[in-house]
Amino acid sequence: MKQILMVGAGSVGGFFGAHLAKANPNVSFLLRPKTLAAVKQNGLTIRSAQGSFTVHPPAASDPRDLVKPDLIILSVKAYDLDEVLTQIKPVLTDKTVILTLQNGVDTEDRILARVQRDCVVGGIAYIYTKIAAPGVIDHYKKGAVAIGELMGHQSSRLLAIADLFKQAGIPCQLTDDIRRSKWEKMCWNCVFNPLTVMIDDKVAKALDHPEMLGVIHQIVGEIVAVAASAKVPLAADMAEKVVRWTQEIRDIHTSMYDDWKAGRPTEIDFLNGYVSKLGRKFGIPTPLNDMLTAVIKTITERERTGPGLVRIDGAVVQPVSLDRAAIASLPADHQLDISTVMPGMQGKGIRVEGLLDIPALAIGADHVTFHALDGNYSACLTLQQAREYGVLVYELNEAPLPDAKGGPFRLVTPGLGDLCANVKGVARIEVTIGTGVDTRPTNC
Ligand SMILES: Nc1nc2c(c(=O)[nH]1)N[C@H]1C(S)=C(S)[C@@H](COP(=O)(O)O)O[C@H]1N2
Ligand SMILES: [Mo]
Repeated sequence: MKQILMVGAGSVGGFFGAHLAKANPNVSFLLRPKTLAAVKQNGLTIRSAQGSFTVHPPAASDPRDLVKPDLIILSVKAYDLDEVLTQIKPVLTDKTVILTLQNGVDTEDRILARVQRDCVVGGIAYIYTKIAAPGVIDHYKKGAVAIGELMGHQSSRLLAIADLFKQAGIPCQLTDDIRRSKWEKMCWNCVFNPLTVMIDDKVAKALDHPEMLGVIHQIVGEIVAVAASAKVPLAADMAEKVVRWTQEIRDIHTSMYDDWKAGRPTEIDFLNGYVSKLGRKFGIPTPLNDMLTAVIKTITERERTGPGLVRIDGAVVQPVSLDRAAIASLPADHQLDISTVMPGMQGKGIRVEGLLDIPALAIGADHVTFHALDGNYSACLTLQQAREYGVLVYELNEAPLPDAKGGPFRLVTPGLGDLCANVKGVARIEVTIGTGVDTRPTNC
């Protein structure tokens, strides 16, 4: 096992990869272009109270530009696994071994389903690090791995991998039940990852309130039940174990917290979301994991924008976004049958008055600008004109108003006497104090 390819140099891969590369010239990195540029220029740096160092390993964004690996170590986010497997496919031989240090208990099976060969060694990273900048990893806690064959035996490839870590000074534990070890770490992750995001604080905060203890027990209890159905028996005192492990890392956040703060997607679908999914499959109720999944998505997923949504913002206390269903459920007295203003057409509109009732308007708001999705066309009306004449057409023949007809939301202003105010593809309704941008032609 001579040539090693590290896939990803994030908080986990960066740390372990740099340590492996320090002692071994045959360690190269497959990186995204942004990280690649940084590593090519400045190397890969680990900053740690235990000693900082920089390595300059071979790196590329295409694995074909590197020496063919005997061992590939995956440390990318669980949601990037499929993309990465496609990327490394050209360099896989029938001997390549893949070690995964990724979160989630189904990673090994996902790899096997794609590669269809006994190529996987399971792994777990025990580490707390953060990406400070591309190619710069700050190390805070731990830094060990546990690895194991899925069948539990001590294969020569397993021992060879353990040697690589040991030569690099990384504690490497061999486990004869890697699936169980992964579920145990899953229990910890499923408790503290979402809770640190919800409370916007470190793990100790979630741990210390006496009423949290019962909640932690319930979260873990659901996971233990699901794991048992997946034929992975966990200890009866699993929740106590999770609490005990946390005492020595009280001051940390979690990777989900860091992903959230850095604006990255979280791994929630592979943690609590996966527990919920398996629970549904086995008929095991997982109400707390369902709730944690939904709340984390609500907190961390960016507000939807783009076609299908209209946003009211500007001089309002809080911006709001509405889709067709939300508009259709606004009070009936603001709804309009568009055949009354567009003879022969069957459809629905909402009076702008009804839309402007939703957000609290800022004091002094007196104009409203209707912006098209392309950002190029807009019409600014006085607040009074908008309330009096404005109708947003949102449905034609019981379907969304088609793009060809100026959908999904089109402003019409029957009675205003200005066809140019028929803004097609309205994406944003901006309330302003004073006039807003108006691109209506003057000569129409
Ligand atoms: N998004 C967008 N909406 C728009 C325009 C435009 O260029 N972009 N032109 C306006 C003008 S000047 C007129 S007269 C009407 C024309 O609408 P029609 O193409 O349905 O006849 O749309 C108005 N709405
Ligand atoms: Mo126009």
